[in-house]
Amino acid sequence: MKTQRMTVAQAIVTFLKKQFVERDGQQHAFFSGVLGIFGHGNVAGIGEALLANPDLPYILMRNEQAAVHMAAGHAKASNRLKTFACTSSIGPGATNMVTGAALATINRLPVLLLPGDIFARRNVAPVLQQLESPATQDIGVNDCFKPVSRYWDRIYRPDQLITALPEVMRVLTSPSDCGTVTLALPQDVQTEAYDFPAELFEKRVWLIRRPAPDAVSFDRATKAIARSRKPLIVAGGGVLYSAASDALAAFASRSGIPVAETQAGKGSLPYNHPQCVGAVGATGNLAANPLAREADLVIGIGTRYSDFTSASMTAFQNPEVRFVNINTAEFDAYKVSAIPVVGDARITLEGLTSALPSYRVSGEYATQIAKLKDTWEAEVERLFHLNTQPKPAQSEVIGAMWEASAPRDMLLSAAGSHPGDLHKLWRTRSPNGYHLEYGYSTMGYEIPGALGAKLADPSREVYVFLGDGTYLMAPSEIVTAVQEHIKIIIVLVDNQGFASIGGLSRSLGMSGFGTSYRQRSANSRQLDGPFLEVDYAANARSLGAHTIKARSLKELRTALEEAKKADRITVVVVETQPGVGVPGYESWWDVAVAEVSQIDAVQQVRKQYVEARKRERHHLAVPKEN
Ligand SMILES: Cc1ncc(C[n+]2csc(CCOP(=O)(O)OP(=O)(O)O)c2C)c(N)n1
Ligand SMILES: [Mg+2]
Repeated sequence: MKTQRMTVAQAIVTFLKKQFVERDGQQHAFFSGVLGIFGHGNVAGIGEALLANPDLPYILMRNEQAAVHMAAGHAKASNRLKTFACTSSIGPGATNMVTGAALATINRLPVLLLPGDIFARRNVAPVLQQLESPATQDIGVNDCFKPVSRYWDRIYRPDQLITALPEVMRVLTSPSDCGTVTLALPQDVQTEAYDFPAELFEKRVWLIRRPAPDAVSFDRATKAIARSRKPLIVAGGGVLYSAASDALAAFASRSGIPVAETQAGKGSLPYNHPQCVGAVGATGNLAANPLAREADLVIGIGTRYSDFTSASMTAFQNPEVRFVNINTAEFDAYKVSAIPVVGDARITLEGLTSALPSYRVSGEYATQIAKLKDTWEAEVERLFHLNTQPKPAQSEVIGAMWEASAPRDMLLSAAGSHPGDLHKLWRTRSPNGYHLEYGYSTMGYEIPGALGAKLADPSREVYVFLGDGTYLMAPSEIVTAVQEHIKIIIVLVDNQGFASIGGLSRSLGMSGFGTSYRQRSANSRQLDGPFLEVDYAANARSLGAHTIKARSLKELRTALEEAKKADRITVVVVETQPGVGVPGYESWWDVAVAEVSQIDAVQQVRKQYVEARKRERHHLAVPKEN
């Protein structure tokens, strides 16, 4: 057997360079590089191997959590066809990645984590940053990654790599099992040499499969659609991951079935496609939510049915409603007692278009869809141009960003009050033009996620909608953007704290307690003193960004034009008018309220809450007989 003598770290880096993916006849390298921060747990192992392999680019990050976000943003914007590996030291550097790992797994995105680990040899234990256990020596902080990884392994001996690495790639490229893969690497083992079989390092092309559904389930789904009078498609992230937008447009145009979108699925159709009815669920709009309420058949495509999509299981109120779920993951396909169609979205949609050549929704339903869509577009227009004084409303900021952006540009965000507003209002014009991380809704994803997304397709301008709360939590990857010459446009909305959770708190009877950025006052000892003054523009400038302060909507429009022309990361800071939110449209979100309380307002809200919960459904009804 031909062998190559290498350290474990060298073997991993050499292997990563040789991994390719193929889909629809297109082939390219799977790993765009390695992101990370060095410490004693990886500098002499993985660090040495990266130094010797400059053709696998290494990007120095400011925070390990952000490294994972950047990898996830890259994977999401590439429809899972590319990612980064992330290297960290042992201990805190490693556990900083746990949040990113959960985010990627929840969003079904491939990221590879290579946390350093404690000595396998043990004779020098406890090493710096080691978690000791009196019960076992076979435990460490990297065990925290187990529940947030789709594959987890620890390499105690070099030859374990020979079986681990192919598993790593199988999971990362699986249309159904995809998520975080963690390979924990004890710092001594990283440096140990072994005669690896040379075949391990041959170029390997992983086919990203498009599995076809089982014929019987497909036939049952077809019949259920043929029978339905008020069908509704719920397009989830799987439509984009599968690059199935054209197939969806063809099926929707032919059948007239309206297409509602989840946060991850928004942009599956362009907003002005006649069948696109936009956002559904807790952050849904005036068109999709009424249709969801009455639908007799919901066709979920690539959706997890999160509580935001199902409006905490209140969105679908027709007593006769049944479900068909098209999903590569069996786990998701079986949700809500659906007819499970386990298969690729594009293949299945193409099959449905052929299998239902003459199915068409009724004229009455088609008219209802068109009317609801018109009403909703008028509402968006109204919210884009409220003319709020003296500061613009958040919906006007969104409107100005939309008007400044080009059809292929990307809007990216993750947490705050704006994900709901953006889900409703952003008029997506191209697939992946709307990039919301709303599976884990992680404050701090935005800047690194945008860097990863921008690297996935540098020809698209990336606009980041960022709250002041998120900015204060994680501004530091601006430095990485400067280092790597990655240009993104950040619109930072200063509303002096957590408008989202503040609003939620008020709606639940708790008066916004602990959600705005104010000083503690000497009298009340509460956070109700003067507002904190943070100069966000000066702060971002100090990190190297080009910054612009916009004091009005007019100035915001000018600032966005300047930002487009800028050649480096640009942060536009704008203050918004407090209390002018985008309303909810026949929606509900279950946030549990105290059953007993000494606060009057909470007692009142609890009564409404108990009433509202009566609309929550189980969706246990068996699919109808064919
Ligand atoms: C890491 C993390 N911590 C806490 C939360 C809960 N949370 C959701 S939105 C939000 C406030 C965000 O504030 P900001 O970025 O200013 O946006 P705004 O609510 O003002 O629109 C918080 C604390 C979260 N989503 N992520
Ligand atoms: Mg805020």
